[in-house]
Amino acid sequence: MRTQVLIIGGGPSGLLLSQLLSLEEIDCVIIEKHTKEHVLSRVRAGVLEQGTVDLLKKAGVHKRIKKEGFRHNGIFLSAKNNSFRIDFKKLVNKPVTVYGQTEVTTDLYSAREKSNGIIFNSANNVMPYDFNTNKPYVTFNHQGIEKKIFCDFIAGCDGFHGVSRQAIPKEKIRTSERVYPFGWLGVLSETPPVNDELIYANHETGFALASMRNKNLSRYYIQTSIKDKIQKWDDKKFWIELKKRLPVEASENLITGPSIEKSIAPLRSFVAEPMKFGSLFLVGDAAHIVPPTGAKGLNLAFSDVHYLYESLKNYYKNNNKNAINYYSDRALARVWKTIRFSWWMTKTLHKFPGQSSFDQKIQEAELEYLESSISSQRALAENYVGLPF
Ligand code: RFL
Ligand code: PHB
Repeated sequence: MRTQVLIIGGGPSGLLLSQLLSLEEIDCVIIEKHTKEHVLSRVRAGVLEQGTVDLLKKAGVHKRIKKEGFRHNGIFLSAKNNSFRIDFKKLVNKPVTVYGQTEVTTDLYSAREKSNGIIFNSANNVMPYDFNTNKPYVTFNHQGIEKKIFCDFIAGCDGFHGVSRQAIPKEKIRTSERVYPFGWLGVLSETPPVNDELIYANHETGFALASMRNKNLSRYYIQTSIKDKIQKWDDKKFWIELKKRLPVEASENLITGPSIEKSIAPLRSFVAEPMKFGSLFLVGDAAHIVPPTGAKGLNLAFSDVHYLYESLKNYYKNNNKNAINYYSDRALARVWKTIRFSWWMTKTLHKFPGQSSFDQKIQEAELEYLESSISSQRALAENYVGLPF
């Protein structure tokens, strides 16, 4: 078998890339390690930048977002029981859209199925070969049968733990990393959200976030020790801790209920450079990770998809053979700005173990400055709604 672009990983990046390429009649195949049900059940991102929504529109998968997504014109930040609003509309005249990653992936999957896109689910031992030549191929096992697909390019959309980045010789790739000394415990519950807009709270016992999926589905997070086992956090204990960390008015309005999903995620910043090696491209979480504090991971993955799609379109449709060489530099310029913003949000809002009184005071000064300075608020708003791409 042969295709033009072989995509390893059928998460959001792989699905969106294949959808965009198919609309240009560029051949592609997705090879995904897990079942469709598994991919669709991963509860992750919840906030989409306008650039992401526009890209999904370009891909023809925006109808449900338009109907069911919630436009938010601001967020609340709180510290020491004082909360203030960052007004996106006033500051940068752009909203964000609250629409779950599970819904985005569901929409993309249906679009791929409608146009008979090829996805090999539950593929084992996926391995890219000869991507330092112009005759790369990928081998894998599907339903007990060994397969080999030749292609022009391989798009490594297989997440942080995938094979694509790991297949590149170590000396050819530079990695930069910060691992944060805490995690996020996330809970999904069928309860009305505590507030119309998201609340990011810096509390003396740690960070908390009140988010949502729809009018009867709330998503909450609290900072926990990375060593904590999920069993330690029964629902009752979670709600008590969340109430403590949210501003008083929100705590008083909080409606609790049984959790329908609960998990602990580690926090890290990570970048692998360059994002192209021969005919292999790294896309999304395969190339970089941000802590979830700025709601950037999925949005950043999609801006990579945009740059790669444009490069491949120019290569195939406009016969511009050089176009693919710009992908890595273009993507990385945006990646590093987003890495910076997510790191800044994380360090401003979390309690670090052993935080000195100096660090504490700097954090307080940062938040007080933010509350009092329109320039500082505008910088936050500009980054939160998403830098242009
Ligand atoms: P994914 O989603 O990891 O998908 C990779 C796919 O590749 C498959 N795979 C393989 N396939 C074949 N062979 C192999 N060897 C393979 N190894 C893996 C996997 O099964 C999977 O299907 O990467 P992708 O597509 O780049 O998408 C990235 C996003 O999922 C991620 O950045 C976001 O979820 C991050 N994130 C958030 N992003 C936002 O923009 N806004 C948010 O509000 C937000 N909140 C979050 C988040 C991530 C979180 N966690 C759990 C890490 C909140 C949390 C708690
Ligand atoms: C979410 O709703 O899952 C969410 C929202 C904002 C973040 C991270 C996660 O910063």
